[in-house]
Amino acid sequence: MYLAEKSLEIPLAHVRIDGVGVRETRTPEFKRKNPFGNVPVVELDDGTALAESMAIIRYLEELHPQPPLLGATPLERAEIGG
Ligand SMILES: N[C@@H](CCC(=O)N[C@@H](CS)C(=O)NCC(=O)O)C(=O)O
Repeated sequence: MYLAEKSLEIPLAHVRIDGVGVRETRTPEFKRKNPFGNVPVVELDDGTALAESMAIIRYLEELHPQPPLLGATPLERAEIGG
């Protein structure tokens, strides 16, 4: 939803989390990206893996500040929270 609101497009990879077959978030390979074993995870070109929705959103917001979705002023940011 955040990506759509910002009109950002990043390559997406589908990860099975339904427990049918291999639960991909629980594999050692996935846990090297996010030890908590859940999505979302954003992988940067240098291999850095970012987890936690709000951490990812704050990172993207700093790279793409317009339109501001986390508030443009201290008051707006406080009202929005997160
Ligand atoms: N605190 C995390 C929660 C992430 C989370 O709960 N992800 C769920 C999907 S919405 C998940 O990966 N579930 C699959 C699993 O736990 O294997 C965040 O905000 O990013």
